[in-house]
Amino acid sequence: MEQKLQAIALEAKNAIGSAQNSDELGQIRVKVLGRKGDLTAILRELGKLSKELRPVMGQKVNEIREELTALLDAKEADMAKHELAARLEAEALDVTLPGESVKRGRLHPLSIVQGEIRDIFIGMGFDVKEGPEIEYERYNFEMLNIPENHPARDMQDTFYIRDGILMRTHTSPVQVRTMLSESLPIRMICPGRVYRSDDVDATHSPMFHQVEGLVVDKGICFGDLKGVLDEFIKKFYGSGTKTRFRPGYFPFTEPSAEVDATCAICHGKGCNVCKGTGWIEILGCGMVHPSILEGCGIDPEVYSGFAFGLGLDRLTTIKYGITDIRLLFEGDTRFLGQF
Ligand code: 2NM
Repeated sequence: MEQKLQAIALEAKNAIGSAQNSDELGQIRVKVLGRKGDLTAILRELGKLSKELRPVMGQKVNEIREELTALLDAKEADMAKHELAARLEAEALDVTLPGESVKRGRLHPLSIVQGEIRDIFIGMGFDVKEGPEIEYERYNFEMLNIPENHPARDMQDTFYIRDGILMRTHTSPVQVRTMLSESLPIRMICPGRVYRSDDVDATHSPMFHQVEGLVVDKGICFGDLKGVLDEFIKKFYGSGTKTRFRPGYFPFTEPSAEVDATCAICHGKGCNVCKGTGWIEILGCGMVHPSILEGCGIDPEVYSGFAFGLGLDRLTTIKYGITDIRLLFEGDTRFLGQF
């Protein structure tokens, strides 16, 4: 029994010495010291010994149990220290490394300019309205005095979805919808995308942007139109800007006018942006044709109104000196990041 005890102790010491991790140590502890372990088995055999030998052997077993327990504890503590050190090393995080910067988005130049225009008109008491880009032919043409045989209605000029439905060629149908559904007076602008069947080049795109506006109330006259648009242009280009109204033609307004502003680049001296004239054409406008008011259920004997429209893409390219409209639609962030 003595030999057996020494063999168990020796084997256990070797196993403890060569254990690679705390799991293995745990297994050794169970195998040697556990309730069904080697030392417990020896203790059970003590009964076979004589009365004299029994306490002697019992003490030896206890001494070995204590020795092995101490060895296991020491080795376990050592191992825990190493395992922690290894984990700390593996999971180490160098907080001094430079971070990965988050790329911030920014507003598209068209959105910047559209926002400025919105703010100016909101400041003058206008609402901002939106409407569908896929429109009834009736709202886009008939109700705006553009009759059946008008060239704008040609398949070559307009994207038709199916009979009677098309991609809007201007935002004016939003005005029609507003007059049909809202109560008077009306003061609104409608920014948005419009579509015309153009080939792409530096100044043309089949999709571009407009901002149109409409005022309808009792007693609205051409002086109101001039005052509002002059104020808009001065807010947009600066208070020193002068405006000029020239006679024009639109099917939906009578009388109609084209409005120029003194060139913001050369301040009227003449440069390549204004082609030497000192003036830049900004927008078209006019008094809403009585037949359009009538078609929208508004009595033109009681109410009158003015409307205007501008090309947002042209205003934006002029403002930033962009020479090719395609740059606005290609989504190249190296270009768009500059504004
Ligand atoms: C322009 C120029 C002049 C216009 C007219 C209307 C409506 F619906 F009230 F009749 N909407 N937009 C208008 C008038 C648009 O764009 C150059």
